[in-house]
Amino acid sequence: MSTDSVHGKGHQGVSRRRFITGTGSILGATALAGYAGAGQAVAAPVRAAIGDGARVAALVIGTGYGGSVAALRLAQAGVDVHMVEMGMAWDTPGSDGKIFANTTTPDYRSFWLRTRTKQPLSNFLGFPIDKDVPRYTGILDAEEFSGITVYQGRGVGGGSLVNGGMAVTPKRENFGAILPSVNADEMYGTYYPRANSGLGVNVIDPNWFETAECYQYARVGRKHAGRSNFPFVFVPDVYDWEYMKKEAAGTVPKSALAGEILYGNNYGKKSLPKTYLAQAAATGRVTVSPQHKVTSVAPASGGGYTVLIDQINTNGDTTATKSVTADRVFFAAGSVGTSKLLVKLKAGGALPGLNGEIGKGWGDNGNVMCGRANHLWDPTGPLQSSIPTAGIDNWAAGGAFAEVAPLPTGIETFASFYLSITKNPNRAEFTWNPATGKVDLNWQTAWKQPGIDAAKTIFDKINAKEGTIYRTDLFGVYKIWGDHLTYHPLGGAILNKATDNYGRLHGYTGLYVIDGALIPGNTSVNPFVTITALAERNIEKIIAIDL
Ligand code: FAE
Repeated sequence: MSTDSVHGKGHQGVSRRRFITGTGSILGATALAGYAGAGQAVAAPVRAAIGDGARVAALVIGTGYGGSVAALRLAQAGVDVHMVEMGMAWDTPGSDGKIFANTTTPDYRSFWLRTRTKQPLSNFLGFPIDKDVPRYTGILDAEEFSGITVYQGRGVGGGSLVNGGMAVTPKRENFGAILPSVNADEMYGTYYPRANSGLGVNVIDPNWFETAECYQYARVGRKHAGRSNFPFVFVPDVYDWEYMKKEAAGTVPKSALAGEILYGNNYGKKSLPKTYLAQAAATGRVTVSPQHKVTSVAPASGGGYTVLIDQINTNGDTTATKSVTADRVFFAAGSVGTSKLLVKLKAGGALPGLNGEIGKGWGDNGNVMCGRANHLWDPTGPLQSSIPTAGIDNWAAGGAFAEVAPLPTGIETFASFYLSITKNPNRAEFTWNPATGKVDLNWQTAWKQPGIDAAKTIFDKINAKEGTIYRTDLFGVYKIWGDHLTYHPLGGAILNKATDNYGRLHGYTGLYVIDGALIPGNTSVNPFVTITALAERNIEKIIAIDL
């Protein structure tokens, strides 16, 4: 059994000042305590909601990884940037004193405009666990297309607010298949290190891992992987591991050890508002309008682009419509958000000159989930850190990389749980549906089968070796595979196809794609480090040549 790190050393986080937001909300003492608890200094947010008729040099749609990199680097180059984000600022605590809700007790903050939760694990012991919640512009969007539910973060910070923080650089030998038109030497020499540094990626202390109660589930996962001769690897993360040690010691408020993940993390995770966006705010050149949704981008008569924006309330209703002009527009609304916008704008005539690649090449990063039922002598522990820290790497032999994931229920489940990233070759397309006035995605649930087959190369073998079986109670009744969802949407505006080799949209000078939409459907590991590194590469070129 080999135990090594997928990616190298820990990195320093960037300057930690609070991002300037446009809500004008008062940052309460509890919120301050929240961020300060993780060692973060907090500066008060400044109201900056964009006005109707405004003109901006650069407008960034979305505040996830791609958008945050673009905003920071443009601002450092002296360009004033305005970011437009449909989700909330997430800087104000609720009546419980916390900004974010706990995974085990979803409430109004948890889901984007739903009246009932749609949890990735829908069942436990065969019983449905979803429940009614008030409709609200909550943090996690479970966006439903015909054959797949795509989970995405909503708010200033995008997916960084809800994800597990697993910060994985793909193995170099896999890179050619991930982004074939990109120079790997430059990525591994310059842009992956820059991204890891900007994101504050660090690695768990291996000595602490061996004894920490909250990683018993991962040690059980390692034991089972090892006995079946699968390589077991530690995975870097943006969680502040020193903070987690203090959580375990009981000296600070808990977040990973309180099971926080899907609906936000109140303390220890270095999400984008604590890294790239904090640095962007510190330049003094970046402002953001939360609860604003871009609906159109079209060439303006006097040059630049007219951007139409709906301001929304927490019920999702439009309270104002604004028209602004931008010299340059960066699409960073995520794979789904950017693809939906571009497909609509091409079909509707706002950007008719976009090429025929728009909407194509979308993949699920091969995501499939499963659980295994362990023997009673192999408990995985009632206390499980919500931050995964290890995986089983069978990519080369079987096309699957499986993260050993927690089931932070607070009780002993005797279950091992895994999210696999697999080499699923199926790709879907976004198209405009004139009958519904919406964008469809033609993914079919059956297209998950290659991913299931790849994951089975790991878990069939482990089950045979251990004399164990799959859990059938987590995704329904007698259902083994979580094949209905993805956490990792990628593609829809593929680099060097829908855009040039740096994200410039064909047909329109000054329009760029700079997010996960550029990546052709799979990264072989969790995607956000690659999204960040590619954004770093592209924005450097764009600043040097276009500005
Ligand atoms: P993203 O972060 O999604 O940001 C797009 C932003 O644009 C969002 O804030 C949207 O609200 C906003 N937006 C969309 N449309 C509009 C519009 N029309 N107007 C204004 N704003 C708009 O995009 N990845 C990892 O590498 N490691 C992990 O451990 C991991 N765990 C995950 C766990 C969960 C539950 C989920 C959902 C995802 C996870 N991911 C993980 C995936 C990762 O978060 C995702 O790949 C990135 O967030 C995508 O980055 P983008 O910049 O493409």
